[in-house]
Amino acid sequence: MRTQVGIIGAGPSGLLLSQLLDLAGIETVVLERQSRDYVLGRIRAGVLEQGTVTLLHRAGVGERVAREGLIHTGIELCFAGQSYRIDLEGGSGGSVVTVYGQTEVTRDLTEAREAAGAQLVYEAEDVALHDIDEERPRITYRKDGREHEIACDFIAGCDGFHGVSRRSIPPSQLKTYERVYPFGWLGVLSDTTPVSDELIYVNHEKGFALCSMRSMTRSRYYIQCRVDEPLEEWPDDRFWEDLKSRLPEAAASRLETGPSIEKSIAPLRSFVAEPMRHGRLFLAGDAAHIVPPTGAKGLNLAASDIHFLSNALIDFHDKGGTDLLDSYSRDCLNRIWKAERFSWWMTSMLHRFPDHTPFDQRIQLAELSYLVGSDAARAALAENYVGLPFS
Ligand code: FAS
Ligand code: PHB
Repeated sequence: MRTQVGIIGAGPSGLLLSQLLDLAGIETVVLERQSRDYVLGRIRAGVLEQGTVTLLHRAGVGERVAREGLIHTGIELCFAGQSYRIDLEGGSGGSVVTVYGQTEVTRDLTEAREAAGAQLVYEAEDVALHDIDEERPRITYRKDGREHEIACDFIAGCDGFHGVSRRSIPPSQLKTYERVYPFGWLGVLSDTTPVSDELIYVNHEKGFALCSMRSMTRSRYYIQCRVDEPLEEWPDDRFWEDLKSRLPEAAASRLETGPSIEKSIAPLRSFVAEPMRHGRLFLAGDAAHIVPPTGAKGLNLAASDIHFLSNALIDFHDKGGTDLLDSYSRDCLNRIWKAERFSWWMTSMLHRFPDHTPFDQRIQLAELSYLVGSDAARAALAENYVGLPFS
């Protein structure tokens, strides 16, 4: 079999790239390890930057997010028992974010690809990359017991942090940077009325908490927890009681509890692999970088990678241009590191660290107090939260 771009991973990165390339007349095959239902059942990100929404419209999948997405112009920060609103729209000069679950983005992209008759191979086993620094890289995989091989012009590694693509690059050719945080996020999804119209980020002595949503009838909550906590030690009642104890009084009094429809613990890490290209293999999204979700950047960074990669591959296809392919890694990393910094800063400011000294805690409090008392500091948070320009 032959294709122009072999894409590994049918998450948001892989599907968005496949959709954008298809619209430009470039043939792709997408290979996904999991089943279609498994991929569509994942609960992850919830906040889309304006650049991401614009890219979804460019990909022809912006109709539902425009109809169902919730426009948010601010967030609330709570610490030391007080609440402060950060005006995202005012602070960023008019930009906003859209609350719309990654699950829905993935569904919109999957349905668009299937409607276009795309070649999506689910439950592809033992995907392996070959000759990635040659003119004709190859992908092999097994499906229903049969071995397959695809000859490609290029391979896009969109297979997330635990995928095979990054691991196919010789370690001597890759530099990685990592910080693993000493806590995790216990997340709960529930069909309950969100506690507020806007997201609430809380720094509390018991740990971080976040009140988010998927719609005005479906809430998404997180509390900081130990990353090795057994989930069974967090029955719903304990979760709701602990969350309520971390919220400011007004929000706590409004909290509507109900059965969790999803509950999971996610580890938090910052990670970047450089460069994001090796020969004819291009890494995108979580395959190349991870951010702690405190800054709501993970999915949005994947989108900006795909903005750069799709433009580069289209330029090569249409004009034989290689400049954008050659600058892909630099263009992405320039934006990635600024989002890594912002995500690290939000995480450092809002979480309780087990090794924090009383001095560290005072510094954290001073950081928060300065932030809410300074127009310039609030504007800086706003412009990073709504998303820095793609280029
Ligand atoms: P993904 O990981 O989404 O997709 C990669 C795909 O590749 C998967 O479908 C996987 O099955 C497949 N794959 C892996 N190995 C393969 C192989 N060998 N062969 C074939 N296919 C393979 N971001 C936020 O902004 N906010 C959040 O709240 C947030 N919460 C998160 C919670 C969790 C538990 C995780 C893991 C991530 C979270 N993120 C969040 C980040 C997340 O949204 C990612 O940024 C986003 O999924 C990135 O999309 P992809 O790059 O497509 O990677
Ligand atoms: C979510 O709704 O899942 C969400 C929102 C904002 C974040 C992280 C997660 O910073």
